[in-house]
Amino acid sequence: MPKLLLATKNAAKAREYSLLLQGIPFEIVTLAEQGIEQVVGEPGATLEENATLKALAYTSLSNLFTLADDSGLEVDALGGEPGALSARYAGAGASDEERIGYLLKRLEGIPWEKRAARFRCVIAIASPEGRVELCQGECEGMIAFSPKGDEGFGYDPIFYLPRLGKTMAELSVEEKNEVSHRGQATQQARGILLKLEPGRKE
Ligand code: ITT
Repeated sequence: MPKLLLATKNAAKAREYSLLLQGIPFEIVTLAEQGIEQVVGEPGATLEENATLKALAYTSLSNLFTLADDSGLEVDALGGEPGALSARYAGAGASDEERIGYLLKRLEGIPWEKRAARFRCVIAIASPEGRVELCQGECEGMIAFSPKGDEGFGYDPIFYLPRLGKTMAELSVEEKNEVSHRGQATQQARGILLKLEPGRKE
């Protein structure tokens, strides 16, 4: 079976993908397993640019088919922020709790009906020949007034899903995968991976 490099340094994200990608005709390997320590920056203004950059950089380091994603939270009341800056919101090196605190402060005084937001995930799949395919998923929700739940990562404790009456951090990883932006994007990614023939040139 050919290998697919799962190019993320985020352990919680990697766990979601290891369940989401079950049954694909690739052996999933991690950056650590391949001995790859380089950190690829995310200098782009969009999730699409950053996902593409990450996937191409890691495929050229590994010479393997590579899946990378860039994901983020878009809050309507903040004009779509933090978006591609989601990981660096509240400054480089800030913790998830600090980012949540910063976002809640920015939303102080904003009433419930104006707290709509969505998670977006763009997946880039790169082949060693340098071809890239993109797919994306979205998940709509509201920004809660305070955090709730211990599962997931990032902004999950303040991302409230009206349909389920819970925050994303109150869902198990399986439940999150069923509704999440990453789950939606991976459904398309599966189709792409099933059609990929290692070594094929266009
Ligand atoms: P890699 O780049 O190594 O994959 P990362 O954590 O930096 O890991 P991103 O660049 O995609 O991942 O940054 C996305 C940030 O957006 C992430 O740190 C979270 O703060 C937030 N985020 C993305 N997906 C999320 C999710 O499913 N739940 C909660 N927050 C999420």
